[in-house]
Amino acid sequence: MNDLLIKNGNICLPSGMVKKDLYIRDGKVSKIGDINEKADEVIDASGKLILPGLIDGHTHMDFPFMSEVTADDFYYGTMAALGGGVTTIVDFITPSKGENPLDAYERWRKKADPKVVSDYSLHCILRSGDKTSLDAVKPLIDRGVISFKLFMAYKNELLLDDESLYDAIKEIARHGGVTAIHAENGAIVDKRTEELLADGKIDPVYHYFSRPEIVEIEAANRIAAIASMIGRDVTLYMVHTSTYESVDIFREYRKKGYKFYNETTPNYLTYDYSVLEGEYGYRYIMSPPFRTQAEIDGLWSRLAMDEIYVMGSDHCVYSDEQKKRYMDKVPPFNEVPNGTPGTETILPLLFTNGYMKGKISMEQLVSVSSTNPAKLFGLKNKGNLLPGYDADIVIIDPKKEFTVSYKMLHSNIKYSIFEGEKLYGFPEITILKGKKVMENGRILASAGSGKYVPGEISK
Ligand code: DUC
Ligand code: ZN
Ligand code: ZN
Ligand code: ZN
Repeated sequence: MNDLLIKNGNICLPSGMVKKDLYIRDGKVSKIGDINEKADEVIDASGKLILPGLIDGHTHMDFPFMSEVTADDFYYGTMAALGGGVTTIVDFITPSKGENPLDAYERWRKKADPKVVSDYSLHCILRSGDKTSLDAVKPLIDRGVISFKLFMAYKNELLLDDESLYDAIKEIARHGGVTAIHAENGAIVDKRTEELLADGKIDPVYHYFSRPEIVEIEAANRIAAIASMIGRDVTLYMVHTSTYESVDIFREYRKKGYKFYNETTPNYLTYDYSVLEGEYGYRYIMSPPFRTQAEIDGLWSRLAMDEIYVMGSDHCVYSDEQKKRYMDKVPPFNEVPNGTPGTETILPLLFTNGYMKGKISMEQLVSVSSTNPAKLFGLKNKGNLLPGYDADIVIIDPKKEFTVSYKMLHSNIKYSIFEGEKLYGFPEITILKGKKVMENGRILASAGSGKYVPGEISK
């Protein structure tokens, strides 16, 4: 026997919250009801909330980018995930220049498998629309990599031109995959960066002015138009959407039958770009950048209207030293590696600033952070607590307040961008396939105990 019984908790199901017991057998949810059977372990969850483990559909562990490799590898990064109640991450295979994406897949599995403490799945970045990249789409799908990220920014690094975008989207759709898109007009970002630097405007806040809202909105419009020409078989997923206008563009296409979806990150729902002006402004440099209060309000309202499908963190962590390029002072904004931590704070930020303030319901919180990414990325046994699903579970004490400090978080850095925030909703216990893997901040799982979960395309 390998049974766990969670008694008296408030269980968040797709149909709403129920106060019931949850019985887990061999890693799966077995029953929900008033249960008096014996179990190997019983957890009393009176007064607690029980959610499906979060699925963070957007992380970059051990990620080579802007001449640095992120400080969180798959060990630190998945510890951070479990600390935040994320039981599955979906990370990005990032082929190096000229590398066959199939070789990069093998490399990513070798990096991740021995280190992960949560489960994980993979997307693949396609950095070219050439034959090698396109020919890799089908074999990658056969290996469970069913989503592919294309970039409209970062010239000479990741950017694809419109022709390559068209070819790649078409090939991905032909095999039933998902196109994830980084929508920013890279050419204009480069132009504006040159202009700002020429004027001596080098401080972190100019990162925002180098890539204003319209840079994203233009790219969202363009990619939606290009994808729509290919047809309604395309599944298009705009990652890290930072403007409500981009959500509205996709919604209009959805109304016409297109499968276009938006992801946003809790970061964009929390701070405006004034964070770039503080002493530690460089820590907040990510792309797209933090926006204005109007965008924050607009994104919350679209979440409340179920127009944002997924909450991913874009967890992409650099140490202070890396952010400063190992100098005593902050380098010009365009030299600071882009990326911020996030996977460990998705749940508390959504819980405190969304649910507790009445902006979103608990069902909406669970949908965007677990059920919807499971559906989109083909993680068939995850994202739900109904019988038969993996027993990936988060237990939170809704009354317990935490003051955020990097010391309580698990990333391999000595700061948090949310330092000092008072938040509710950090998990007390995280359970992965029926096993306690985190309790009161302590990780109980060992490196390599997480598993690769292949995505499956729905027929
Ligand atoms: N944006 C970031 O901030 N980091 C990683 C890549 C990206 O698109
Ligand atoms: Zn093909
Ligand atoms: Zn991106
Ligand atoms: Zn990203």
